[in-house]
Amino acid sequence: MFKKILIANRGEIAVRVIRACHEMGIAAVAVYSDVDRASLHVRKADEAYAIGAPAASESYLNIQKILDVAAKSGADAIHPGYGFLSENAKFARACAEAGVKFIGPTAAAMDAMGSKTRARQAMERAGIPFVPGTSRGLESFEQAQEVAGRIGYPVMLKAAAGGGGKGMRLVHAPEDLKSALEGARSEAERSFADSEVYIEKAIVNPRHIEVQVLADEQGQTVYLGERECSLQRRHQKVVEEAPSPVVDAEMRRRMGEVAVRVAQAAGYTNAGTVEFLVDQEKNFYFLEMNTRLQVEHPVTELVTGLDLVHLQIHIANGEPLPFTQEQVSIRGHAIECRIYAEDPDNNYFPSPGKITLLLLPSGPGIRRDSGMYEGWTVPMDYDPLLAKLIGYGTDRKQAIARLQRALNEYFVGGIKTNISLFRRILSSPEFQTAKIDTGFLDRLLKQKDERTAPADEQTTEVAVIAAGMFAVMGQAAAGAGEKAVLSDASSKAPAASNWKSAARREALR
Ligand code: MV4
Repeated sequence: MFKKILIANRGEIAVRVIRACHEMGIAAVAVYSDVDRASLHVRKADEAYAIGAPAASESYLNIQKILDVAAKSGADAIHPGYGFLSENAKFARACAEAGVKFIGPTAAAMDAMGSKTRARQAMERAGIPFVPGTSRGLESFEQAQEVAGRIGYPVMLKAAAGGGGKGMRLVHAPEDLKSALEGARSEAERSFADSEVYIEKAIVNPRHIEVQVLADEQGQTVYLGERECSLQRRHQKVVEEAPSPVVDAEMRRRMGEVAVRVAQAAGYTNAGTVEFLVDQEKNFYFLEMNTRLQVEHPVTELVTGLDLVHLQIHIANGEPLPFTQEQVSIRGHAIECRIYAEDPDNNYFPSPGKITLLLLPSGPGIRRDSGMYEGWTVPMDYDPLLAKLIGYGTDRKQAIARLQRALNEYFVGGIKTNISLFRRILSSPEFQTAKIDTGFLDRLLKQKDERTAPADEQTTEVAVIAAGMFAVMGQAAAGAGEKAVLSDASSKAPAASNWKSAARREALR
């Protein structure tokens, strides 16, 4: 087994991987940029090395600097986490050349999935169902016109190098095709330095459901059920759950078997995710494969009882999967909330700053994967994901109830977070009855925010009682926390009245 693993990442995922290393008796090496010297992953690792300026290109994306640290520290493997270099085939190749095991798929498997058109060609050969359209880049406007006419409007134009909705255009009518094609091309060129664009039939109000797969280096591939990821905003996932409320055992088996064939067609090893679009008739279509451990992997861990990071490390170490497909079972329900440092009152804009007070939820059925601590300053240089709060229950209803309870225990002072958004989502009738397609969140956010609506009688009463308690407890009970609450209150009034208004604001969130 590896003696020492370098984690080429930061934040909650670096902490997650360090924990797995320590459970397995493996030393963990952290790397950090100049603004991450005091980050949690640095504190939890056994060794830590500075790798340069905050800009990711100077640090977490710098292949040479990371390989230098691997050599200097004597690490025999590298875990890339997600984002940064995790899906970079050049990095995987450089690791192999440096004699350090990359914990993930081979560079060749990443290359096969990196281009969407190349992936569609591979799936075509393997007989995998994918959305009707072209498997090669469009060569002319006339060709786009011809294909769109054949598959029927609405159509979707997508960048071959794309992801995250960049270079994507929905086209409803033939007269809009020309300008959409030009727009998609120039955006693809600007974002990826690759103007290749292909065309697909558009699925209206799809669900986004993905299947977790694991493949060992002996050729065994299994699926670990699905995750429902339809709750997104601007192509950013917000809530994920497992299992999907719309997938039954039969559909799970069919999707799982297709996912395994996708992985095998790419010569895939280690942990990966096969994404599907699901239409209103529950037909599913291959969309793309993510060649990394994903942010939302904990919901799969909770319903399968497996530790995906342990398994990734064992697979990278050349061991066969320790179980068969028949031994995998799904039990209970798990839901994940992505806690971001962003301001709900300012269009969910990133909100970096110092965390002055942190009250943490726990208790039955709650898992928290976090990269923050009280006193830490959230840098503005990276993705503002702070933590993931995951609720588990024997069924969906219990998972929701536990998460709602935990969200009410959670308090992050000094910065703005999106915690209040999850209280709204989890209490909405549509979410509770699982009517969640990819348009749900935009519809919810268009509704009037209840914080600006007049409070009902009960809420007012709670606010008055809380204000009274804070006023009576006053300075003594407040301690260091006082600054936390005051720091975002603009009023210069005496402390007690600030406490009252803070309490009122809290109760009305
Ligand atoms: C689609 C689609 C409808 N039809 N493709 C968005 C991100 C990118 N990875 C794929 N995306 C979509 N592709 C066809 N043929 C709708 C989306 C889409 C979407 C998909 C999943 C979750 C949220 C979404 C939000 C908008 C659009």
